[in-house]
Amino acid sequence: MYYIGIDLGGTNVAAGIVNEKGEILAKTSAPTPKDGAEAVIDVMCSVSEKLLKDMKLSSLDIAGLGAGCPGIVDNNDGVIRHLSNLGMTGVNLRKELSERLGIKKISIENDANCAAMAEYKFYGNNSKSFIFITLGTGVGGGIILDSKVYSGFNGAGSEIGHLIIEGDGLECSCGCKGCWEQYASVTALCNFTKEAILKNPDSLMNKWVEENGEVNGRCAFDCAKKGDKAAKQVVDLYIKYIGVGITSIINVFQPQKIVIGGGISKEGDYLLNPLKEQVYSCKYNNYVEKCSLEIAKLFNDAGIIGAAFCAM
Ligand code: BMX
Ligand code: ZN
Repeated sequence: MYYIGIDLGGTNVAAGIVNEKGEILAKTSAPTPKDGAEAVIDVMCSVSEKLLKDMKLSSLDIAGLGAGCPGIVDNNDGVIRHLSNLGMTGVNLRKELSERLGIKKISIENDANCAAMAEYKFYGNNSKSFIFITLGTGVGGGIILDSKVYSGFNGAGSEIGHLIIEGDGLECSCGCKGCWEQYASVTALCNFTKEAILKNPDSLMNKWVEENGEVNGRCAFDCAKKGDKAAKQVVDLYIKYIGVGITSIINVFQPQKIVIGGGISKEGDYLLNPLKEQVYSCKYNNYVEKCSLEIAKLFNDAGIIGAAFCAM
């Protein structure tokens, strides 16, 4: 059986042909157009058609297609409820893709929910409660309870990036203030790094930017590892914010496993060890068996594989 998994990102549309074991048999990607829904759907169809051609398949060979999209999507009717930065709000993506590609079974899920599903199927050990967190441009998440993505009665649940951690904090793109995403995403880390660079002209981070072009999520981490004090302060604060959100999530769900993905997860133990120290120091964790905190393993392929799993 062949499935198509599409990971619609703000920068690229990545897609793959996936078998029922979750192995990617062919993969392709194309830049995400910024001029409205029609153009985005065109690209989603053209990457799918390219994969079919590369694999010498027709749409009749495809048992299902899954599309992972950022924003609020409702798999009940296949409609994107909110994805304004790509002009996709209100689009019935299931209907559009099904009509254009001739594939009947189409699943539309949130991008982070898809990645959560992939990590869960491969590394979740069938745990009854499993939470995936992606620290990327935004903070996304997927809550898996009894092997199913929990997305609320209306499809909008599991948006853990919008957990409010500061009552009157930084403004978020969702319209609220103080959302976790504004403190724990790579975008937030870059903002903290830029502020620290301005305040600390002697910091190694300035040299790092001269050598590497522009601030990204690695700047503060790289310089902190070399002993730079200002960079270490940025990293410590950033990890503290990640820990605040994770501690709250644990206190609410007490999931068996939390897996951290997204660009920053590549920092591995340098991120994980201080996080564990902070999270496990919360008193509630002293009385019960501890939730296991881990780094994700599938990285960039999780979106494609998980989207395909959602269509199975
Ligand atoms: C935002 C939100 C989530 C998404 C998350 C991670 C939008 C457009 N996106 O919180 O739905 O899962 O970002 O997205 O509302 P990424 O772009 O960082 O992968
Ligand atoms: Zn928000």
